[in-house]
Amino acid sequence: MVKGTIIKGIAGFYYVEAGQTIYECKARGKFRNKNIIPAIGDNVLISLKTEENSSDRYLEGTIEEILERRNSLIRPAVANVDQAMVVFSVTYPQIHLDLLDRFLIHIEKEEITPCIILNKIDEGNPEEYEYIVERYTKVGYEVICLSAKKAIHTDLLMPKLKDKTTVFAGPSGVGKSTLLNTIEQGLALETGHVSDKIKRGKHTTRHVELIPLSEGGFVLDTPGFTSLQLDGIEADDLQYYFPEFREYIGSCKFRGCTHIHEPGCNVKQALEDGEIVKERYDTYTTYYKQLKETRRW
Ligand SMILES: Nc1nc2c(ncn2[C@@H]2O[C@H](COP(=O)(O)OP(=O)(O)OP(=O)(O)O)[C@@H](O)[C@H]2O)c(=O)[nH]1
Ligand SMILES: [Mg+2]
Ligand SMILES: [Zn+2]
Repeated sequence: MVKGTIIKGIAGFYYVEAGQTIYECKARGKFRNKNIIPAIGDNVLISLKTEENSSDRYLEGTIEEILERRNSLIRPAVANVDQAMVVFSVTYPQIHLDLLDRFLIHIEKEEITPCIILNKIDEGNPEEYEYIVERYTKVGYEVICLSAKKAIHTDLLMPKLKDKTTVFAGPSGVGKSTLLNTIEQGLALETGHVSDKIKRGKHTTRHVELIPLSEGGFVLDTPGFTSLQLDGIEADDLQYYFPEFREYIGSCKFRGCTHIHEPGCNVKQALEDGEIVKERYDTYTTYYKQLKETRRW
């Protein structure tokens, strides 16, 4: 058996890189039976169907084992990443903060380091997006405003990517592939345009792809998505995925405080003191109630 990494998946085939070779693989049926879907970034053991020196166009193999994951996301479906660049655009498609918050929750749960990227500043008006920078900087996140197309501030990103595995995620049309083309010389990922009428992207990137960087490290380009559920998140754990709550959580008056209606709540005190952003706290309570509701059903 050969150990490798899944770098791409298309129509039921997984492309596994091992050494200098890429094998076209199918996954064993046992994974499907156990509801395990191989993800891009997975380290796997494969058995070989064709020999190194065969004249077949592709070297073929079968995925026999998926090695333990350090972390994984469902949307986009990736595994074993160090950090996530959550990309939005300051023009079109319009930024959707609910989607941003949901995405951050999943990233926090998986203990992946997030960074927020606001792209297309060459066309945006800072007065319209400055509040987003302020809000998320206050939470403790890094927010980088840049233009992939005009290569403005893209140099701020480069040192962060070196020797790390970084997934680029966000809605269709925000410029993920354009940004990766700007960052990595010689890369020519397909890019689409934003429709004039509905101001949305056209889902140009269809598959997740793991791409090596010449400076060292890997990036993952991913298809855009427009909605995200809170699947797999427990209502009572939600508080831990709001990093700005962390320093207050342990010292509330009641054990098991949900930080919603209990007296002597330190999170609520921090909110009153202006240490926690009101909109983010409201997001927390909304999601908490939603998660409790779905649980009940
Ligand atoms: N004005 C401006 N347009 C940009 C910038 N970056 C990307 N675009 C444009 O945005 C459109 C979408 O870019 P893509 O890179 O295909 O977007 P994507 O996020 O990869 O989209 P999907 O693959 O569909 O998820 C293209 O027309 C790009 O030229 C930027 O910095 N400024
Ligand atoms: Mg793309
Ligand atoms: Zn509390």
